[in-house]
Amino acid sequence: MMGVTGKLMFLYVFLNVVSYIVIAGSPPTCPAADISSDCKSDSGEWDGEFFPGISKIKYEGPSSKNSLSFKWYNANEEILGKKMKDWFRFSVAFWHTFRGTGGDPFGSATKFWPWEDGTNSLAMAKRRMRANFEFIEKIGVDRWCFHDRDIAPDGKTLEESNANLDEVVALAKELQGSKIRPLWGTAQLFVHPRYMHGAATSSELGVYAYAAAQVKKAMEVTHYLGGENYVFWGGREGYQSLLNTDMERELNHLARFMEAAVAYKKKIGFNGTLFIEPKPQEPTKHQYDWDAATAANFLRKYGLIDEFKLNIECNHATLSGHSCHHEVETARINGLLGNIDANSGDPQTGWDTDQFPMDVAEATLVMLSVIKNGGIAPGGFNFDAKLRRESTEVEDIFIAHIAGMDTLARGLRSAAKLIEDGSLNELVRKRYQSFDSEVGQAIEAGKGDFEMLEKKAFEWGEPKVPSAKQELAEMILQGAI
Ligand code: XLS
Ligand code: NI
Ligand code: NI
Repeated sequence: MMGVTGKLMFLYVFLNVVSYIVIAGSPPTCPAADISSDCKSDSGEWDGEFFPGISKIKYEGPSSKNSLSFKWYNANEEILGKKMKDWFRFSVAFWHTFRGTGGDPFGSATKFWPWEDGTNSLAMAKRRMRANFEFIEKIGVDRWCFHDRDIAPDGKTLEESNANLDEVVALAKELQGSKIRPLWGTAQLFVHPRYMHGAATSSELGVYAYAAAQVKKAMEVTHYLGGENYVFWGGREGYQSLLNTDMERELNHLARFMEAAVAYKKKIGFNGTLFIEPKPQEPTKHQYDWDAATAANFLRKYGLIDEFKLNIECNHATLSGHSCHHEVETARINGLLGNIDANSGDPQTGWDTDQFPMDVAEATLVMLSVIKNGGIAPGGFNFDAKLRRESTEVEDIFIAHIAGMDTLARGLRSAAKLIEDGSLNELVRKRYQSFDSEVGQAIEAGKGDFEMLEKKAFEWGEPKVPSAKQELAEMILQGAI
C-alpha cells in the first residue's frame, strides 16, 4: 500500500507535469465568443515594452560580471568552422517561459508577470504572444516552440479551439517577421481529461479521432508559421496497469496514428522532420517511448524508421536511468539524432524538474556527440526548462536562458578543444586497435566464423588484456573544460 508520503509524492509528480501548462485558477476552456469573466479581458492592450530596462543581451566575454550578458555564447563566433548560433539553433519553449506559474500541488502560483491579467482570454493569449517575441528578440535567438493549447485557449468545441488557435497564430506569424520561426510545434494531448487513457493509445475510438484532428490542425499551423519540425511527446501514451491494458493493440494504434501523421505531412507539403520525444514515465507509470532505444525499436518494427528522428530531453534521459550523453549517442549511432530538449534534472529528485542546463561537463559530452553528428539541423536546442518556483523576478527569465546558453556554449568550446587536441580520440582508437588487424577486419566485415576464430584462439592462447584507461580519459576531459 502507498503511504501518505507516497501518495503526496505521486500527486506532486503528476501535477508537476501540468502545473506549467495550466494557469492556476483559470478555466479550462475559452470559446472565442465567451464573455464570462475568466475568458474576457478588460485590461486592454499592453502599453510599451514588456521587459523595460532590459536591452538586447550581448556577448561580453568570460570576465564580465554583468548578469545580463553572455560570457561564453558568442552567436557569430566560429567554432570548428560553424557559427555558434548554427551549432545550437536555440529555441524558447513557450509553455515554460510564458505559461509557467511556479504553482505546484502544495502551493499556488508564485509568478505574477506584470503583463498577465489573470484571465485565460484570447486577448491575454495575444498579449502574451507579444511578450514572447520581445523576449526572443532581446535574448537573441531565432526560434521558439509551442503546444497548440498553450498559445491559445481551448474552446468548448473543436471548432472553437481551432478558431482561437487561428487567431493567435495569425498574430504570431505577423510578429515573427522574416527571421524568427518555430523550431517545432506540437499538440498538447495530455492536459484535457479526454486524454486520461492516452490519445493515440486511448481505449476509446472517439479520443483517437479527436487527437488525430488536433495533430492535423497543429501540423497545419506549424507549417503555416514556417516551423522546421513537429514533435510527438506521448505524455499519456502508456499504461498504469497491464491488467486492464492490451499493450499490443495500443502500440499498433500508435503506429497507425504515426503513419497517418506521415501521410498528412506529405499531403500538405510540410517538409519538417517528425520527432518522437522519449520519456520513461510521468505522467503514466510506463510510457511507450521509454528511451531512445525503445523508440528506435518501435519505429523499426512498424517501418517508420526513415520518417522520424528523436528529440532527446536530458531530464527524460536521467529519468530512464541513462545519462543525457548516452541517449544522444544512442540516437546518433542509429541515425536518429534530431533535436535536444536542453534541460537537466536534480540528481536527488526523481521526476522531471526541467531545470536549465548548468553542468559544463555534461554539456561537453553532449556537444561531442552533436559535433560527431555534423550538427543537429534541422533540429536544435530547445530550452524545455522552467524557473524554480522561488525565482520570481522578470529578469530571472533572462538570467536562466543566458546561463543555459552559456553552459552549452562552454560545452561546445570544450568539446572542440577535445577534438582539436585529439588525445581522447587516440585513446579510444588505441583501445580497439587489435580489430584493425586482418582477423579483426574479417570479423567486422561479417566473415568471422566460429571455426576460424576457434583456430585463432588455440593459436594465440590466453589473450593479454590491456588497461581501459578510464581515469586518463577523465583527466583529458577535465583538462578541456
Ligand atoms: C514533458 C515534455 C514536453 C514536451 C513537449 O515532459 O518534455 O514538454 O517536450 O510536449
Ligand atoms: Ni520536452
Ligand atoms: Ni520533459
